[in-house]
Amino acid sequence: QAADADKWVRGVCRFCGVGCRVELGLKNGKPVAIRGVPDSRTNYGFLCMKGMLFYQIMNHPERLKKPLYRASKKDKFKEISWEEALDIAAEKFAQAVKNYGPNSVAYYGSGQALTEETYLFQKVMRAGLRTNNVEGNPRLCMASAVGGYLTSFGADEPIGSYADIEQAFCFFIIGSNMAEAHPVLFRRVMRRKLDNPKEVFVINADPRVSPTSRIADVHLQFKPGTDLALLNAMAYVIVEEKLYDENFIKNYCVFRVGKNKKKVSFEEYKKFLAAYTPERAAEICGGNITPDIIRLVARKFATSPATMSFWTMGLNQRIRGVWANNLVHNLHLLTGQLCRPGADSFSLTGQPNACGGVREGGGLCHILPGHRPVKVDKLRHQVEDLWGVPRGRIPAKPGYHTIAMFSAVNEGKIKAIWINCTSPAQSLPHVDKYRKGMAREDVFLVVTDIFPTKTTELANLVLPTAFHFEKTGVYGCTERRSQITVKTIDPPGEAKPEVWIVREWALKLAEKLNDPVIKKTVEPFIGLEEGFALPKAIWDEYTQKLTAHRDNDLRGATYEVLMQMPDGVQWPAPTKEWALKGGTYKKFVRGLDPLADKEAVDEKPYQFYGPAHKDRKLWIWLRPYKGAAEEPDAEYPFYLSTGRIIDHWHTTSMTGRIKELLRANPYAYVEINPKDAKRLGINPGDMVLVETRRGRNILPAKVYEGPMEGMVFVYWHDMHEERMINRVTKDAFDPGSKEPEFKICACRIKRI
Ligand code: MGD
Ligand code: SF4
Repeated sequence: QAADADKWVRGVCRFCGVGCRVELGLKNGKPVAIRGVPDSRTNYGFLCMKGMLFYQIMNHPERLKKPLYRASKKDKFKEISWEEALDIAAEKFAQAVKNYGPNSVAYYGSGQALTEETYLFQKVMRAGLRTNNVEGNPRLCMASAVGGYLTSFGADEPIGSYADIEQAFCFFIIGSNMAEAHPVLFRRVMRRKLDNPKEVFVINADPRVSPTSRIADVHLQFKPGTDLALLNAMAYVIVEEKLYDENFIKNYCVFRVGKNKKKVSFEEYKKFLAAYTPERAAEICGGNITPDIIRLVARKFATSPATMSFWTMGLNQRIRGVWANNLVHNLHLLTGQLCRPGADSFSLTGQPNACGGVREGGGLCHILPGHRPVKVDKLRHQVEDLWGVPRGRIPAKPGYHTIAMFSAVNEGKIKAIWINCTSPAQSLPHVDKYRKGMAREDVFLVVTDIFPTKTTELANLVLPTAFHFEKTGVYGCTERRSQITVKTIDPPGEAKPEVWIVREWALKLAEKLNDPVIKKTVEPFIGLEEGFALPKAIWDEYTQKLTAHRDNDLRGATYEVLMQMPDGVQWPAPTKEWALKGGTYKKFVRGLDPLADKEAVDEKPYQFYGPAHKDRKLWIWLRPYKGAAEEPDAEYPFYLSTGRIIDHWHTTSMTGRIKELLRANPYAYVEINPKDAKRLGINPGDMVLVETRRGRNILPAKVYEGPMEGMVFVYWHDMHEERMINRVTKDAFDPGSKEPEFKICACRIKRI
């Protein structure tokens, strides 16, 4: 098919946070293939199967093509016009605001929406409808990483870049199956290891042996949730054996503890670590963890010429996700494994635009665009001024975080909710509990999607949207890199780009609520053509006004520049000249980061100007070990963990419709350790009942040494009601980041 293409158009992959550069192949104007581009800096031409096949979504016969409406959730949907659809959506939201106040409406978005989309939705919600009930699925994914970066470094998002991989000598991969979840990036790590088998050391820390473990020199296997003890014990060894970097600590770090962030001395930190001797940690961790192996990995981490850590949901989706992030950062701060080439503490992002759109664009209830916390008056007023709306228009209080938002839906406190580019009726933990709220007759549910999903099944109004390459916009991937994809083909039927939908909806809202400020939120965009001019104007407003003088300054990354730069631009990129050089490879380093030079307060080579730390220091946190919200017991003796596999994407609304990917993994199974299987008389392929306090699944058994003894693993992509693992997961969440603990709950299993 690729050979058939008569034209190739550049863009970025639609799926994961790696952000591979792709080219869409067209034949007679129709999408026929996707290929990688060898000179690309992110992926060197490599793509995984998902990335190569998503062109099939564009002409898929099941695409939503017309607005669908039903007054009652018991009725069948009927097709209506856009005019009617937007009128109904505006009427319902306006009624809710009039009758129940601004907090009775909400927006729930996605790390897969374009930045322009998230930005416009949140602007209309906050400044137009006066609510901070703006959330998104990155809460389920990245919130703990955000909390970790802000509390440890004072600034969100990684300091370094993928380019550090080729300069690193030790990789510490913890709580991440990057071989499947970030496959093309993992290829770079693997290449580095295979090219330098003796010089490069790979540590993989995970309760489950995964394809990522294949390249590891050491695989640390521990009971789920005990890694906080492991990380503190590594710090213990580093301190005990004086493997720390005294100058780095003296110049750049402080030690802090507790809710009030009390400053403590190195001596007090040492006393705190005394509880985490390798011997004690080995007892807590179980698995294959021994005092000697802890000592070995701590030494490798500290003494390698450059150490790079990677982690993702294994640390983030935890009730102590922020603390787990802090403890990885601690290791880098103690040893000075930061800011140098190849040395970085690098959180991997799950989704293609969780960083760019949601973390930077203001897509969570507590942050405004440009990394501005809602509750800081000065910053909130800055945003109001930049938008030209009266001060006080954006409420000072953050809105509902995800679990609180869907709990408020359950309680009938939210009367109208708009769900965009995500399917919470499948992806929330303990999902049956929250489906009840979405199904309530008195909750008006609007869903914008490209396909029918289990969430559209609960909706009143389903609006068909344009897909990737059918609209223009920017994705910002894991390494602070913004890349543009320009509209190349028309969406099917009457599907429309979200930016058009929001603008038209806001204009109707303004009329119905008789509120000129709502109109003002979209005024600069009225009349602009939706394929390019409209998203460009939104991007211009966001970058030129909202990111100016912020740490994610993107003023140089205009559409014109992004279209010239095949690999996009890494922020900070305050000027066009800097953006045309590709932007900033490493933050905080003088000479490499223009803001580090501009914000310098002394002669030191590193300048930590992150907005959250006024003292301009990096914080080493005293964070104790704490286990999971639900530990196994006599009744539910197994740990249940969930995660991704390479061929599917999340709820499979997309990859489940691509025949090659569906064929590769048509259904989920429960992975059971052979020792447990033998004990319970379970053979490969047997049907197994997986039961938790919240419900039951029936899944075929896969018996192999992946999960450790006492643990089972299920990939969460299967949406068959009997195998949908989120019907049994737990909705406990981190008190800081509010990210749910998808990675751990207790279950029992039985052959049936
Ligand atoms: P997706 O399948 O990515 O899952 O969960 P979801 O966001 O619910 O949903 C994206 C939706 O967007 C699809 O329905 C797709 O059809 C639609 N779509 C595609 N393109 C467009 C577009 O251009 N516009 C619009 N409007 N829609 C579009 C993800 C969530 O799940 C996340 S981020 C994480 S990290 C969690 N991970 C996780 C886990 O590890 N374990 C378990 N058990 N559950 C999990 N749930 C969480
Ligand atoms: Fe797309 Fe991620 Fe695969 Fe790259 S690794 S092709 S970004 S899904």
